Amino acid sequence: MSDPADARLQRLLGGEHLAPLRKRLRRRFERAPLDHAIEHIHVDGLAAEEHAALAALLGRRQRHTSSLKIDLGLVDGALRRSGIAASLRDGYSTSGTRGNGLGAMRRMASTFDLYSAPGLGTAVLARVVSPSAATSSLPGVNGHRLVISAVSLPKAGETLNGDAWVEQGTERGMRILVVDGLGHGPLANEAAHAAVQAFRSAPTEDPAAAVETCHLAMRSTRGAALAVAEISIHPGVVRFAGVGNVAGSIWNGSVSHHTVSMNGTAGHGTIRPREFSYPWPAGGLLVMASDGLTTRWSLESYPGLASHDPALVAGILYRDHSRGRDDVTVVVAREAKR
Ligand SMILES: [Mn+2]
Repeated sequence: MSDPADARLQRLLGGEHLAPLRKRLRRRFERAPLDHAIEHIHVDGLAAEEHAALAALLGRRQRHTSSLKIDLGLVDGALRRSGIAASLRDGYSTSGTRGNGLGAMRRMASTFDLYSAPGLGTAVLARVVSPSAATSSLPGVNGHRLVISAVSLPKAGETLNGDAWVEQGTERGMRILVVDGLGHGPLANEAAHAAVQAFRSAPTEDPAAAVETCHLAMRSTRGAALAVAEISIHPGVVRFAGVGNVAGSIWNGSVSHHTVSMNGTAGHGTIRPREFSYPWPAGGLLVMASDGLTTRWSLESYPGLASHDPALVAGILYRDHSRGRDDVTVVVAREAKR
């Protein structure tokens, strides 16, 4: 009765008179496999109100007919934006079991997201945090909110991570540091942490100055590749400065712009940090990665992924493009959905 998926469906397609439609729609979704090849579904016997509600959900104006052919992707998108797409597919199982796993995860998780595409497998994000932690994890930037998530792991067999990352809000926006200590293990870890400390201690510095500060702080360490990005939503700009192999990529909805870093090793000799500016598009996505990730990935290969939770994006890039013989860090930042 009080299934949360039904409650949310009711919010979306409210009213007692739409209960039969909600039920039918839900059943229809439950039958669609996660990596559905089904593109369209027909909903028949629609009353005028039901037709109008569905058309509104899809953002369409349509003359009433008793049958509506609807694009599953459109419905999925509309429902996903309301946080119920995956839940509608509760009970679906690829292994012929009862299929309670995803449903149980969704019920327990404060964040649940799922990405699946033909040939690309399925990835599920379930985040369990207290409500207060969930809201405070979204840093404010000029009244807008960014969501930043990362995967950062040491090379297999190492306990200390030679990569590190940190985010920090400033008056101008949000700064992100990704640092990759040379090699791996304790000495790489020490270098990375010297950079993190220096970065945190000078929160007003612009990216190029922050790179220089980290460089000086790493003089007695083995050094690192590192990059600093600063996202300002208003005006929409990303300022970026880097030394060595830390990749940056800004997705604008159809293509990625790759950031430019200078050659060299922070902590060694003389470096010449230089800052580059890139437009930050509405709905943009920033990916920063250490060289534990290959450079062959592209968001173009993952239709629709950029609109998912940044943690899911980071997890999928790690899953598919980790080199497996180095520490690896993938940081993904995106404007929060409203
Ligand atoms: Mn590395």
